[in-house]
Amino acid sequence: MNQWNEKLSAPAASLAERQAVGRIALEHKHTYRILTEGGELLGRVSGKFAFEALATSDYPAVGDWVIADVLEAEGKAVIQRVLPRTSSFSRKAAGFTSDEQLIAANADYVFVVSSLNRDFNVRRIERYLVAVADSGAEPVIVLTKADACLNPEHYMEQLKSLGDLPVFVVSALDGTGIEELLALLGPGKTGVFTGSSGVGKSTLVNRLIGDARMDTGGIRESDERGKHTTTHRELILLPNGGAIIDTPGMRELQLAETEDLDASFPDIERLSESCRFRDCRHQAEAGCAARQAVAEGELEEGRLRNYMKMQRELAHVEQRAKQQEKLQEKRMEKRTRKRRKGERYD
Ligand SMILES: Nc1nc2c(ncn2[C@@H]2O[C@H](COP(=O)(O)OP(=O)(O)O)[C@@H](O)[C@H]2O)c(=O)[nH]1
Ligand SMILES: [Mg+2]
Ligand SMILES: [Zn+2]
Repeated sequence: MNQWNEKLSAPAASLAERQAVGRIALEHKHTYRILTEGGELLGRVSGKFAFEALATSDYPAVGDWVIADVLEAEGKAVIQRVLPRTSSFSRKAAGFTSDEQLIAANADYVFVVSSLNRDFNVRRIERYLVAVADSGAEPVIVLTKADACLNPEHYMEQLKSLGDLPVFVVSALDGTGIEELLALLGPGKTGVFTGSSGVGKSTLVNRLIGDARMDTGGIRESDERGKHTTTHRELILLPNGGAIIDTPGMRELQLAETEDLDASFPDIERLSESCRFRDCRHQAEAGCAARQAVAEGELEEGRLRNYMKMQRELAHVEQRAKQQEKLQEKRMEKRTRKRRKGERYD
């Protein structure tokens, strides 16, 4: 497997007999498809692993490198260990929780994918960038369906407020920008596609590998919502030695507790320092430097609004995390009390 690199020779050298280093390509109900130099294996985590895992993020995720015991005859593996991650791209898990869900591990680039049409929304891209900021991976913007767009500049223009970011304009249909994308994903490099459903992520993966591997909106039969769905995340090896992780679209990317807005909004953070009030919320306060910048056309109002919206969301997620922590503490106390009682009266 040409994803192999120096980073892995150390753990590989210390492997016991019948052990292998492999990379998680797919997860399905706690079963993992693992790519190894010797081929593909189906794996589960060992009992000890499950016992010691404290959070969902301790479990293997797509893109993770793992050490597993190999049961060769059965093509199966038992995962013993997840190797330290160089990056983890995650989001808040769905529902009433503050848990994080790991979308992809060890990605070098997170491609924020948007199509060059009416679905394009710079504020949505901005939100994705916040999620990428604390991942350890580099953000790259990919604008798709260039073949069907007469004025890509109109969209490129809107990206300016996001700061200096690499932007790729591509078409899976006529091949625009494909070589350039492939060049980024050279040997040992991994990218992950993220973005709304329907923007062309899976079609792009197929184009990159030159094969109809991923289900796409055009080919797959409609589901009950009348839309196609990529239902799982999957890591796919590219012919030139890189790897790409395709992800299903999500209606809205939810921010996780660990997200830090400062990294994505240095302009607004800087302005805040000049606001008259230290705790300025940039709403109707007197002497607000951010509002003034908007009035003077130096800061987009939409960007400021998006920032404030995400700030409220993060405050909410944080509060929820604290509530969960308290609940957990109470539960533990109760358990300890019960145990003590038991000791006395047993
Ligand atoms: N014109 C055009 N259509 C595309 C392109 N890439 C994808 N599509 C279409 O966009 C729809 C959604 O594509 P899909 O890859 O399933 O999107 P995903 O949900 O992001 O994976 C399908 O009907 C594709 O045929 C492209 O480069 N040009
Ligand atoms: Mg898809
Ligand atoms: Zn202010």
